[in-house]
Amino acid sequence: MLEAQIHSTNFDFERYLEARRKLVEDRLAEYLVEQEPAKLWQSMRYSVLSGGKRLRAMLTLAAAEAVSVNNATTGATANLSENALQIALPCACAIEMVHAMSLVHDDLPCLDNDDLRRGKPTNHKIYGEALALLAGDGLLMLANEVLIEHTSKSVASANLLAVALELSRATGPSGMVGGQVKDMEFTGAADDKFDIATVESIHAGKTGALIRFALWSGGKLMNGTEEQLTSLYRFGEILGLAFQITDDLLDVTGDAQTLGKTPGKDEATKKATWVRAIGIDGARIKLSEMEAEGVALLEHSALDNRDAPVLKALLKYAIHRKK
Ligand code: GRG
Repeated sequence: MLEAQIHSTNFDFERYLEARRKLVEDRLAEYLVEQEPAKLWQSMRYSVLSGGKRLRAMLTLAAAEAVSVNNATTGATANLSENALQIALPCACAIEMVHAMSLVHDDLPCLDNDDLRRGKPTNHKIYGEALALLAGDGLLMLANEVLIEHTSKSVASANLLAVALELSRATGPSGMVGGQVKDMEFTGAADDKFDIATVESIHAGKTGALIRFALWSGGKLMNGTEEQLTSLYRFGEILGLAFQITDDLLDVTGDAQTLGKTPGKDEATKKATWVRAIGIDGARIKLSEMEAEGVALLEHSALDNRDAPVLKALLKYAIHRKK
């Protein structure tokens, strides 16, 4: 039913988003069934099953489908898509777990000290700092467990190993953790103490690494060609950058009710952001350049799903979102 709709020419993106969110959330709930120690699992569930756009998971699923559909010589498209979804879903969920843990740790008093996330009190406000820290640690390792346990039968070992390696890289010192540390180094710096290259490098690690991985991993799990994987990686760089520019703009222009988190914090803490580096208008210009580059890449590399422009729609969603 859903597949038939995605593959029709009247592609309804809103319904697509809703259905994909449900798919991901149902599976996440299965991976996070409450068990002992109950408080730990409650704290982990609180932050993973608390809403969120599920953008990263959707990127993995869309990349897997695009590669599967484009590389098939025979087979009904809907069946190919369904198969790709089943193969990529554990990885998509693992990415959402890593993302959720990064939000839990980022909100802690020792980092951003935030009270509000996804429109609800932050994890440590409910469970206390010690449990929030451990829930983050638990989610990080559960992500790896889920990826390996639930993908090992459907994907060749070499591809799964490559995906597991890249997940560690995207999350660790050369990815998200490294970007976060650079972000801390420049927080509080005067405007003339950082430039666009600094901001790009912070965001490429802090936000970009997991988004790049989300796209690349979808292709790798479906045994994509080197050319497809390189294009997915580059598309991930563009989308990751565009996502963060939007985030910086929303921090200035958004409201707490819509955002579900506290706006104005970047300015208050003097973070190295796109808005501080090139101003609101400059950031908007840069954003439309990234959008054009992303669309051109998809069209040039014939990477999108040949039946529905899902990756293109997800890029636009990441850029034009209000939260
Ligand atoms: C210990 C592995 C490890 C990591 C911790 C704290 C930290 C290192 C990194 C911080 C990474 C971080 C929070 C980056 C910000 C990324 C960002 C803009 C998040 C918001 O993403 P959305 O808008 O959130 O997709 P939803 O709620 O929709 O899922």
